[in-house]
Amino acid sequence: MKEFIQEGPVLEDNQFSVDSLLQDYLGTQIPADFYGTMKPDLERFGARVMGDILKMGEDADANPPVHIPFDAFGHRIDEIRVAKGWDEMSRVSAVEGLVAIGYERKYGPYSRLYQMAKNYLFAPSSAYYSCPLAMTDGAAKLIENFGSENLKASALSHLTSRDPDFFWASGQWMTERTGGSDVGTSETRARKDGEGWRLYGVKWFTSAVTSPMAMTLARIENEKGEVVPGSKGLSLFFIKLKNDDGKYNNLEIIRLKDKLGTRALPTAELRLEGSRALLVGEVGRGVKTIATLFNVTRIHNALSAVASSRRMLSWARAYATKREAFGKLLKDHPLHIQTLTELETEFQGAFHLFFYTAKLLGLDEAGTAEERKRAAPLLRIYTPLAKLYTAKQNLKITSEVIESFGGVGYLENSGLSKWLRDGQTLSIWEGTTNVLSLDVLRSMQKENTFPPFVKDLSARLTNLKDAELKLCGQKIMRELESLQKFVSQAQTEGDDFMQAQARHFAYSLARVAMVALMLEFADQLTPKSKKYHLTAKRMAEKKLVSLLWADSQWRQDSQQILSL
Ligand code: MFK
Repeated sequence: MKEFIQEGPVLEDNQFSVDSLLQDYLGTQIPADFYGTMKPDLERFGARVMGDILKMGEDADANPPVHIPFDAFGHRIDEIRVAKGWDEMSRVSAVEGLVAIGYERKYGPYSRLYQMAKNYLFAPSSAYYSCPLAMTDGAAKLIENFGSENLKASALSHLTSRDPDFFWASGQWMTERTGGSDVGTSETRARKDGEGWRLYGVKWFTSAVTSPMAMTLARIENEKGEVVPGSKGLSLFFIKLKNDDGKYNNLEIIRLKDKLGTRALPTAELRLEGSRALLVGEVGRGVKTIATLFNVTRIHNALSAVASSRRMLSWARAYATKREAFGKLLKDHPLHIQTLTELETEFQGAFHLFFYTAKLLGLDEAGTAEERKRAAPLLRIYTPLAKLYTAKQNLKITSEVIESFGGVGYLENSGLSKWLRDGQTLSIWEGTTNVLSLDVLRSMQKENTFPPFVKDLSARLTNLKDAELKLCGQKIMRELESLQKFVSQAQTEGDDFMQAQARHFAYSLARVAMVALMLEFADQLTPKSKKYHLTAKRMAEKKLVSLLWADSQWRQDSQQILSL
């Protein structure tokens, strides 16, 4: 008797040409002549991410970095040995312009959509080389906005280069033992040394430690060695990992972090012992200045989350056409199809949330004066919303897809379990879900982002043409009105109230925005594509807004429930 062995799923070998959502989206957003020149590149790259790049990623995942602190004679060398594939991805990133496209601005405000679409194809094959790229993009933007002419001529030209021998990735050394979230408690000190500064302290999590440079925070000492406490005492510094002679810049690698996932990524703990650094931006404005960087990495975080979800759903779809159970293929089981359809619908919403944020970034940087004015507050509120929502949603989708493979999905060598481990970081690094929910409130309080958010979505909903979609739009308008009412009623309730309900509120905003964007997209493609029409309608029928009236009684009860 021939024993049964299940045939495994196979992914399509061009991730762009099979992605009709991505193609249709870019087709509706980017002027035809621009898109016409981008498309062949995306098409070519879509095949490459399933070819040599995928192999590089697999090599990097299979050969995680190793820290070699000493040589045979006992000299401190702190060598970080990374996989060949990891190094190769740095070269590929430069040649493909994965950062450069965003700064060349060849396509004006649409350059960011092009860049992000390319990174969206790259990320799931890259074993999280997408992380150094995110930080590189953030550092480039920061130096472009706040760097001296010297720093622009030197570091920025490296970060945005397409020459693989000249390209630099950047690190972002923010986290200290005192806090990953509470950056304002950082202990690292900066002492003046001639024209520059020397830094002393321990950086607890530094991602991509092989990058030649990083942006970091430190507290400037006065002549008496005194410092200003809190985040107002922090300033931002540019730092090079090594000196021109190839030796470390007075820093020691304490150890590599033993992480749950993203194991190809060399995340280290560092001791700075008088490392030379340059001040960037104003003294005491370090947190505000580095926000320029982490607002970009947060967009990349959403990119990684959405791209991972798409890759997971591709696996699930491929398996549904191969796996037979109870006498028929999974694709013919109504409940299985229902489960996957719900995930796909949610994913498409997140896709819009992310790409709209990327579009706003492009408009904010390279739009007309009027477009920039309109985009700025929207970008400010969409960035935390996209980051927090997509990261959590990706975990849910990943978990469901693994489940859809049954026991095989739980096996290490299925290649699926790593996605759950890796995905967990997306809701932690670059700000946890709660930190990001509070950032949504911060954006509203400090930059009055809520009225433009409502106005922008209302305009999109009001402009819908298709009768069915218009009806859905009216429902979403009512949801927006309920959010407005909530905000005006909550205003007198105080900080603790606002904080306690911040996550519910942020999720509600993200979901309403997702649906409005889906409806608009479906409307643009009606009658060409029925598919988006169906997806948008299904999403509109879901529960979108779930608010919490977290008054003092509610908060006291919560303490009691937790016995705190
Ligand atoms: C593949 C994906 C790529 C991802 C790459 C990941 C690799 C990197 C790994 C890491 O490095 S993870 C480390 C990431 N760490 C964080 O994201 C920090 C999380 N914590 C926060 O975001 C806190 O909210 C924050 C540190 C900002 C709190 O700081 P403060 O100083 O206690 O808050 P405060 O006083 O509200 O803000 C100080 C100033 O910054 C204010 O400006 P003003 O002084 O003018 O009033 C704020 O408005 C401003 N600010 C804060 N967040 C901002 C912002 N401005 C713009 N955008 C923001 N998001």
